[in-house]
Amino acid sequence: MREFRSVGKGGVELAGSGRKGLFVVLEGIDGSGKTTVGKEVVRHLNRNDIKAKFTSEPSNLPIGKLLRRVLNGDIEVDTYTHALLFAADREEHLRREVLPMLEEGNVVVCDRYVYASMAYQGAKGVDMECIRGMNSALPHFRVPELIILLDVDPEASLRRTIYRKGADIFETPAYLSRVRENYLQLRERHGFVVIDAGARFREVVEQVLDRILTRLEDIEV
Ligand code: ATM
Repeated sequence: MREFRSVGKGGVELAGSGRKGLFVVLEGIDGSGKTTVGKEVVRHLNRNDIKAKFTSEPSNLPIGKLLRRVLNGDIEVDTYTHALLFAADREEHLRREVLPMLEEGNVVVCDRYVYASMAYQGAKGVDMECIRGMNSALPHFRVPELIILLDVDPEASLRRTIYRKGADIFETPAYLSRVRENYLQLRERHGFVVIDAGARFREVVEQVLDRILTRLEDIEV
């Protein structure tokens, strides 16, 4: 296991690599609870004097805002263009927000990343290798230190999301099942940690924290 050391004021650095911070990605189909779990995990880390920040994709930057309009059906583009727009938003998000937070030694918990593009746009027929290629070519691309898949049954997740905010263009049980299958297919190659998101909220939060703290446990504070 790679070791981390303290860079002061609760910040962390991957020992020997010069890579500061810890980049943690949460993935899962909509309604898997990533956002609430991620925010709670960050609160817990901060309470324990570990610098941590929550962020999400699509971002709140200009391309992210454009993507929100695509997602709610205001703007129509083809699926390959979806993949390009998500990659463009990712590049901006990495350069302007994620990498600076990591550089300050934060644990950055990011709600969705390239694996969402592979799972979602892949389920619409875009070649997953092509998506992987276009993203790994991004000038500011960084491979996360930890990728956690919050796995949940699509029927259950759909009930949760429609109740919360109404469906967006991607949300049908058949489509979400394909997305989930894609995520599970990516699991081995990308070393996902899979957590059952159907468990109680506290339990899910504790399992995510446990994985993060395990990665950080060699920090000399
Ligand atoms: P959130 O629900 O996590 O905010 O994400 C919005 C949508 O963006 C989500 N749709 N649903 N259901 C998944 C979709 N998405 C992609 O299709 N590709 C991507 O690369 C990303 C980051 C998100």
